[in-house]
Amino acid sequence: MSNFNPQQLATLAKQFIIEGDVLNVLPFGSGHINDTYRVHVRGTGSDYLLQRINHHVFGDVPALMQNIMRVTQHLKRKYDSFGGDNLPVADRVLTLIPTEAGLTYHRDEAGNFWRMFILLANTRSYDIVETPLQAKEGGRAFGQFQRLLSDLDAHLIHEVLPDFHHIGKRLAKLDSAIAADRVNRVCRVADEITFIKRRENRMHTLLNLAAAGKLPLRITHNDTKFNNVLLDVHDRAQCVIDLDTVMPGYVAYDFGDAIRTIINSAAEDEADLRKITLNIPLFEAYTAGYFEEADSFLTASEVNSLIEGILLLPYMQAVRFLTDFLEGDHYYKTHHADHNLQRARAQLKLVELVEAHEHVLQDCIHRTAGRYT
Ligand code: GN1
Ligand code: MG
Repeated sequence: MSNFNPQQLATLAKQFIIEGDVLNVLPFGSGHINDTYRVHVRGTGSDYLLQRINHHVFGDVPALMQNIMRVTQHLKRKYDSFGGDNLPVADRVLTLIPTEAGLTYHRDEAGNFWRMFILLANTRSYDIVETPLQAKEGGRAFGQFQRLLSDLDAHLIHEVLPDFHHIGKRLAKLDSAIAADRVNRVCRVADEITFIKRRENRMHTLLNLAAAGKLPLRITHNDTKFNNVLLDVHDRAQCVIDLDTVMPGYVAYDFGDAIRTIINSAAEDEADLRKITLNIPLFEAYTAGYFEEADSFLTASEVNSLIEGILLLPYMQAVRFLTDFLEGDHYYKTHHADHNLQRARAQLKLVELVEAHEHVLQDCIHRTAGRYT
């Protein structure tokens, strides 16, 4: 996290139209890209989240913020039209706070971009899922998110990170990093590279299906880590957060990225690979929750594609972590030496386990889908 002193942070917070006096501004959350702070205020009902957007990753911040406005406004209209739901819309959808200048972001003198959301009180997010109820609610949340956005015109959403989940391009980038070997680390990762190379063909399945016109392009979240769902005090899904990567995509990407965190009994970056095991009941619960919401719009070929997402997403994360490791750790925040390598190894272990259980997972998907036919 970059160094901003309390005074600077308080001054930044005051660029936005907030109610109450700023008490303090403290680091918050565990994102790998942006810097997030909690703004504690006195004299109002809610605190706020202040975020510095990583503009090295998100090169077009105005387009990014326009996406977030469009998505949140669409979701709000949808929840409004439901009626009968006793949770206020403002608790279900993120609310951006405008700046005093009437913009969705503030640019400071050093060129950093800042934005602010209302912090949703009495909610929790989990890095590791603990119960089937949590997993099921996660599935409902992301399924509902896709469903409610299924009638938003995809042309209105900018592709802020082009080819974000294009495995061909990700592998090409890894190849360049290997060839350049800028920080002399390639010699340490021969096994990982072999593991990745051996699986390249299979990992192109989704792209091939898409190229053959078999997968509809939808608006997807593209960062469906379980900690991007806020649950209420009863562990019911309340709000999907982290909307930076909402872009056109395939549902299998979102499904696979969620399962990557839900099925794993250990952390994304677990150093002890023996601790990484699959929790199948949590997978079943997520799948059940997801289909409750998504069954109404999924095509048969999309249902068949979900298993490919489960295999691809941990693999793609490993490719990305390994690439960053070989390039000298400039993309993801790292907390210690070799952190990206440790993350890549943990994700590759997950790939191995998912491969070994592919049929069990596929059966579960089909059984769940079968309940709706
Ligand atoms: C990054 O910043 P965060 O933690 O929400 C990354 C995702 C990865 C994730 C892995 C813009 O998300 O794609 O899945 O790390 N975001 C970007 O934990 O690259
Ligand atoms: Mg994110």
